Amino acid sequence: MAVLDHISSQEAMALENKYGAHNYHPLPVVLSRGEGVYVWDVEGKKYYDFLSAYSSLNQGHCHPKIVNAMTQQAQRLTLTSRAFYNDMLGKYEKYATEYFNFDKMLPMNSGAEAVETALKLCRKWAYEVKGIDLNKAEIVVCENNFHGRTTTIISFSNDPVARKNFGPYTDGFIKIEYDNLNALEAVLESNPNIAGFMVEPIQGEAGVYVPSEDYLKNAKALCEKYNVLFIADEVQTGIARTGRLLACDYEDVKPDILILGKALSGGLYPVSAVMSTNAIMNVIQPGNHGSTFGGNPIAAAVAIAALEVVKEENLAEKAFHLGELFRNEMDKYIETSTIVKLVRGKGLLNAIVINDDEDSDTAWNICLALRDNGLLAKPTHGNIIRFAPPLVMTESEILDCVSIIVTTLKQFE
Ligand code: IF1
Repeated sequence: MAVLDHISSQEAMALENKYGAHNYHPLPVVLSRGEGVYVWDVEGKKYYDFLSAYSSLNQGHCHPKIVNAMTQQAQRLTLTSRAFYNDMLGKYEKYATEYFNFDKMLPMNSGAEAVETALKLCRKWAYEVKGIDLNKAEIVVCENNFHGRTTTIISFSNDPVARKNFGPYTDGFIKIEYDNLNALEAVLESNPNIAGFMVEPIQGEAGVYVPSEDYLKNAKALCEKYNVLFIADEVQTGIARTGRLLACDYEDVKPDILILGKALSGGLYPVSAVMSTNAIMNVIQPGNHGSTFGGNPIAAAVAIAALEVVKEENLAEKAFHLGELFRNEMDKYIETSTIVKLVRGKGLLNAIVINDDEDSDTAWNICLALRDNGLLAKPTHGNIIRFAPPLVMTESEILDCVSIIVTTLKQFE
């Protein structure tokens, strides 16, 4: 068999099982094509994509403008490393910093790399600007966070599956309850070595937990009061996903450090970024940090096109209105449902909670049935199913998806 020969779903899954690490438990469907809100499996069956690669495909699969930007650049210059300048990075940095209203950005590739970059930036600022004693900086994070999979990031995770047997763990992190301002104030007023507070504006992997109104605004105010950096991880909630360009925009909160990834590239290429002010970013000097592919010409071309699409197609407004429509329609069903307790979310980042215990396989079986009915989604923890379609969906497509979801859920009543 030549490596690019057509294979069946069964063959594809068998190959991954035999030759690939078993670090995921994918839904048994093998995709071979994507376009807009649709994907097709290798046998040609069509599905609505209701996961968007965990909110990476906000602009839809294979968006022609972004594909074109990528292919044009790929035929001109793909990678220089940062050992030399190139004609794309500065243009991208100007465009993106003005787009999000920051002074400077540090370009990276994966979301976890951007989170690590933000943590290093925050610590260096703490020692060189705030004046915290060397190696004493603490960064506050929230229980049930998800910020990536590096050994430092899982050091402050409380998900045993993500953390177990990966020690020794990195010090310098304090966990507090999410959406609890008293807990945040208590740790800030009692500890002079706090450098930063890193938070997801909505906790995605934890199950799409939307915090209380003004949580972010009040948390930012507390950070200002105690000279602590407010770090927003918008890798999943950013790029119009929640109905505003950034989830922080709902409360007019401007983070000291902003972390972006996923849909920053429209799902075509690993592109992430850390944005901040000159006063903070200028603690980074040559040799302090970097990455071979960080800010490469293809990433620059793709990210510019992906961000242009967000504006040209009004994706934040679309996500806002389609999200309201989705939750309103789901609520009509939930009123009489015997298995769904609630739907929650903002914009097109939503989840339903199944009234079954955490380790039941009901949510998994519902996702298998959704697949059979032409819609792809996946449970997060146990009994929660996340719904995050591309933001380019139309009203009629959303209503069609609600119909598929409700019809499927009724099979489990
Ligand atoms: C997996 C979900 C998980 C993220 C936030 C940083 C990162 C992520 C808020 C790291 C990544 C992905 C990773 C993927 C599944 C998915 C995910 F919440 F989006 F569903 F795991 F929690 N900050 N989230 O959500 O970005 O390094 O992956 O580019 O690891 O299973 P990355």
